[in-house]
Amino acid sequence: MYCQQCQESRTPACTLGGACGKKKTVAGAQDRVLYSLSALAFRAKAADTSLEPCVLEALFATLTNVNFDEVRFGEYLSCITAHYNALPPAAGEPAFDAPAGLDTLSDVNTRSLFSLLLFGVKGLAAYYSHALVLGKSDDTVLPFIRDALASRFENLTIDQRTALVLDCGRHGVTVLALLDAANQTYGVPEITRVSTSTGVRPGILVTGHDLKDLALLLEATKNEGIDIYTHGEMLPAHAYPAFKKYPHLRGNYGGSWAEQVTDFAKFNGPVLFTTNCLVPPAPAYADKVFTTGAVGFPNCPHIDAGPDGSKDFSTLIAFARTCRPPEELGRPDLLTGCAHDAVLALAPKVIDLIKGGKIRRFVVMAGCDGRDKRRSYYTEFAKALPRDTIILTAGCAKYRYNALALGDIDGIPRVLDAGQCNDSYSLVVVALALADAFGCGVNDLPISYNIAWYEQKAVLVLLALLHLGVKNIMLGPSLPEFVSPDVLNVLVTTFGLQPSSTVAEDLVKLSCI
Ligand code: FSO
Ligand code: SF4
Repeated sequence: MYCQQCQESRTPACTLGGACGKKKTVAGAQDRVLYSLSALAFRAKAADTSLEPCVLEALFATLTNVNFDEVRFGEYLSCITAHYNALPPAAGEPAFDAPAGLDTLSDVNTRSLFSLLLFGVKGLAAYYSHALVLGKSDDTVLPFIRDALASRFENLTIDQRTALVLDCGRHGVTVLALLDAANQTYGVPEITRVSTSTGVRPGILVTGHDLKDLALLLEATKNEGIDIYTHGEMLPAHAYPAFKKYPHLRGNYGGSWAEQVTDFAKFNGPVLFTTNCLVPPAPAYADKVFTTGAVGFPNCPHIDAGPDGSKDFSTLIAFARTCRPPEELGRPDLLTGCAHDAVLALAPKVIDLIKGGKIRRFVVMAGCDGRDKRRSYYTEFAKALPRDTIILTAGCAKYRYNALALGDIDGIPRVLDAGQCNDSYSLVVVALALADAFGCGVNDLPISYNIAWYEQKAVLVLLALLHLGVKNIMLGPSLPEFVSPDVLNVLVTTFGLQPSSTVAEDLVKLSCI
């Protein structure tokens, strides 16, 4: 085992089991799947044929906190092997059953650049999967994923590998835009105040990022005498008009994924995981965790999609009916839905406030939350920001400050939550529109970037931001273990990437005070 893909990686890697709870055997099964996917991609590239969309789920399942079920990785491997065997051998291809860990890439910069590419591709596969289930596709994505995976076995220069990484950012922008459009299946998000109080009926808690799963569950539960609550990254669903039509979509329960162990114990009802981040369930609620899509955990019931995409939630619903209602957590209501359309509708007012000096700076604090104690930095940073600054956020990072009473500037809330981590794209749309309005470049705007990362979707979002030309991004709470000193040097000199340090220092570095 040699895993360093997330922010919780040990130094230099998790080798005896993951801080995330991933066992060595599961890590081995994931490595085998990833290696075999690259071998398949190498053959497919030589045969000038495409990869099947089913590879997306296999990639998605290897993201941090998605799937801990070795059996499922065995199934993915069988499928990949069948596709591999159906293709003619390629000249110079690797052995299919060679050691599979990324530590077999002995050159440190090759390993670092391939890791950066692979992790970006995992994020790409995850977001593209969401777009596909909502009927949006793009012909360039699977060919890029094929070539990126095949590059593991190609004799490329450092410059060629760097170019592939940057190209991943370009495809990231394509897929984020695609998903943005796909999510509008449920209407255009509206700025929405979300209740966090609980009702007297039993509930089902839905977490993860898959809006279609939520849509299917809302429809299946509309006359069942139970309420649906969102958790973590599902909070922004409340902003979509199509979901507002369901009165039993009661509110949001709890905080980010990192708080699930305490939140779920008090929820009393079952929890449906549609994507990451799944923490190995604690005994207090282990019998209440259901998974779907790419998510899996041994002994937790898994709800598969039928051939037409439908899902049978009857077991989950029947179980929910036997549960007590959720305990009240006593948290303030939350604001979400500040995506590009809603914010751009406010643009004339925002522009006036900027010109009048009432809004001095925006700080993009998008990204992930996590269990690292250093993440209290983001709460302190938000509190320390002067009152003439506005936080633009997306992703679960927001739970570090979205319940603070940070107020507003002439009616514009000081925390504008665009939605899920993929909605970071929305923040760029807003930034580009502001740049247009002021006739300047995106880096000339009064916007700073203080991004929190955790897993591989954040890697993809970061590569997408770099592709869009955003410079001087600050990254924390620690830099990735998989970035070698030479690769870091390229990111620093070319893009001005900088690590976060202390609140006091970073407020100055990011021109916030
Ligand atoms: Fe968070 Fe987890 Fe959305 Fe990630 S729930 S950490 S970047 O999976 O995807 O923001
Ligand atoms: Fe370690 Fe993160 Fe890999 Fe889990 S996903 S094994 S915590 S690096």
